[in-house]
Amino acid sequence: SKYKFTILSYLYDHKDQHVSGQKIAEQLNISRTAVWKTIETLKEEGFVIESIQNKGYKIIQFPDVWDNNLMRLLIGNSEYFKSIYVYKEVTSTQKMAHEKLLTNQEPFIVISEVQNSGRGRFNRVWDSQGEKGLWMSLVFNPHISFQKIATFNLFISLAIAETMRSEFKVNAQVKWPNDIYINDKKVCGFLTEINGDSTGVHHIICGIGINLNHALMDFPEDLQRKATSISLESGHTINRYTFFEALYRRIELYYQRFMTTEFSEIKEQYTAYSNIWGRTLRYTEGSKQVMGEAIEIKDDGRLIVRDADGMTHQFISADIEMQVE
Ligand code: BTX
Repeated sequence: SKYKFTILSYLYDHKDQHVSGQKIAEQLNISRTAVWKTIETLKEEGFVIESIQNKGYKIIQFPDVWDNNLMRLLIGNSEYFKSIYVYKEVTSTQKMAHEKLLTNQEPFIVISEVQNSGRGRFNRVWDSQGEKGLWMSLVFNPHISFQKIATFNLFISLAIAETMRSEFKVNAQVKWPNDIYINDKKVCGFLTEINGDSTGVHHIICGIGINLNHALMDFPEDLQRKATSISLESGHTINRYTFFEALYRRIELYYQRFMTTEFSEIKEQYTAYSNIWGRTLRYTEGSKQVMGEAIEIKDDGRLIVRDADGMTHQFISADIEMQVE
């Protein structure tokens, strides 16, 4: 229906009240039949829309699929992101984001229901088969130095962990430099890539994967011991739109902080949210491997680790194994 977006926006703008078909028809200058038909279409697509006689329509629940129209509405309130690309299935939102960047240099988001070739760091596989998660890539366009980018992940980690803690009541912890864990299991991983030249960074492409409504059986067998979801940890099914909206707002806030302050401003909170202190873990960076205990994160984002002999080592972006056998 050609009125889908307009009617959905109208209902969305009035989501706290009922609005009559008559009123919608008048306001949008379309026939009452067209209003009724469009609302039927929305219902078929999974929107739960209440209709009460003499009061009218009200959206009660969003469908559990990423809807292009709805996403455009949510992003419409964004001060930062200019557009969003919504897919049912892609190889990888990260790959799509790189492609879109060739023709669109304004900040945008790519999101997909399923990725059939989601990837992690060092081309590892990121499992994102089921329609249960949040798989998206965010594109930012700052003009900053290469040096500054080193702390970007630390700001984004806090945005994600804080969203989980404050809105979904789970004990999310940050695992330096780019994972979020709950009860020592990975709930989210993200990776940051950049486009730039000799003058500095032009674009940041940040791919974020979050397990939201997975049951244990939704993970491949080898992940079942290591991975978890917000739903498993909180005991509730997560409304993915609620999560998405809460998250992107906090990310905008933390991005703003990243641009205007230093890591030292959030270091205390980051340290308090971190799950690596007081335990001996295995740190790997390139060919370097150290068993030791993390002792500090420096203002520039480096991690300092002390080994059993008392020697200290510093890392820029090590892999840390949480379950050392
Ligand atoms: P990473 O390399 O730190 O983590 C990858 C490792 O995490 C895997 O080797 C596996 O052990 C484990 N893993 C894989 N899938 C999951 C999962 N669903 N939950 C928990 N653990 C898992 C972290 O890389 C960065 C991941 C970024 C993913 C996003 S999704 C949107 C965007 N598109 C894309 O292709 N990648 C990013």
